Amino acid sequence: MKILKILTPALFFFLGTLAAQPIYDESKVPAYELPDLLTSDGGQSIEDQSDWMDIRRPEILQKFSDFVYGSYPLNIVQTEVSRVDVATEALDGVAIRKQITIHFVHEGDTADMSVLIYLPKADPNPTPIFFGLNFYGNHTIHVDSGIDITDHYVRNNNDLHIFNNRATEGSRGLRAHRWPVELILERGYGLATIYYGDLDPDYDDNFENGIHGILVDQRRRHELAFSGISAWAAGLSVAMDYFETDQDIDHDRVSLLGHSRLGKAALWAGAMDQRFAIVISNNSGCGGAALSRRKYGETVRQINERFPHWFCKRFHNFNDKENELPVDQHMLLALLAPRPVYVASAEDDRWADPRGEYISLVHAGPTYELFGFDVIENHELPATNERRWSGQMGYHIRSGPHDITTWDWEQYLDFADVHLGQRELKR
Ligand code: GTR
Repeated sequence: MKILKILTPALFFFLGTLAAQPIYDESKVPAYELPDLLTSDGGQSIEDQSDWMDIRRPEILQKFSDFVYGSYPLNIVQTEVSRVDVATEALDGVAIRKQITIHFVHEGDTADMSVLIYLPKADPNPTPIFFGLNFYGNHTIHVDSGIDITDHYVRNNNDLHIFNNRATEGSRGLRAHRWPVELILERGYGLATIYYGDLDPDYDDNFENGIHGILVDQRRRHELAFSGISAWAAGLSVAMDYFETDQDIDHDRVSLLGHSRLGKAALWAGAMDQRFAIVISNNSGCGGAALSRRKYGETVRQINERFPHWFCKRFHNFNDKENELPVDQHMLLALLAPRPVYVASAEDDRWADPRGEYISLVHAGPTYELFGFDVIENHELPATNERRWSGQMGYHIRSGPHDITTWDWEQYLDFADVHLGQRELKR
């Protein structure tokens, strides 16, 4: 008896640890059935583009808002551009650099974000741009000494010279390997980026900080509707409002991209805001491109427990109950239709479930077919480092770890050339 008393808790602990181990074995992926893309909640078969746009798309968007990401917190907030800083001889004279500060205002409270923009100086026309959030501050994407150092909260990372949650001069350029600015400019595109911590610092404080912080009353009233990912996505849309006013930017050709958690935010922003011409998910994984029902690598429970503030509160009800989710992530990709979409994985990034990211794209296909596009149908992953493109869809799986590399960027630049016609514009 005594022995049992001692062993039982140990056994439970052991079983608990086993349950928490991620699945990395394809044969252990459970059988699952995905929610039907092309049948409306009322049972109507979705037959064409207008059925999709008028009936099914709004239904699915609402479900992601209600059960996964929460709503945009910004519909009641005013925004205003408060500072425009322009350098016409940036990066040894090849670029124009702009730093735009945008204020969010609500009942006297304010928050602000800074948009860093590089444009190729040689282009007299409005320039198409790539656009995405960054992890450690705008000044970390390039060594350019003219970039303002963020004074907002930054996650500590001693390698990056960030101490006491504040960035230092030593962190300038330390994420430059993820942002090949000169290559992007040479290829005829501009680049815009925002530090994601301007919008919502990445820690759980029940939505008191960032742009949530100016909406405290709203938070109390609409607690279910808040999430970090929605705050990050909202910032992307507000920047798009600005791009529409900037004569130097071709706002009809903005390619939105994001890596990892910022890939999740890019997909959600692209779904909510159809002004983004192309949407690119780089290793976005669980809660991004990857199918939740596969439970391979990171699961809904694991992501909710480690990052309780990323998704809305209702998403936590689906811990270990992925099959009960009213959506799965192929439906998020389908919300991007008919616009070009690119999903990219990395071979060693099993935590993000490369196969789940790929299959999700395949399952978004029926929506793209409604618009008359060819789709990716092959259920087998393409060879590593070979891209598979069809119609509006692009996919590759790169060798190596969870990251965004220059090789990844080269694929995105080529993809944008094909879909936005950039090549013809080049001098
Ligand atoms: C991991 C998280 C992933 C991914 C990644 C990142 O810890 O489990 O979902 O978002 O962080 O953003 O770097």
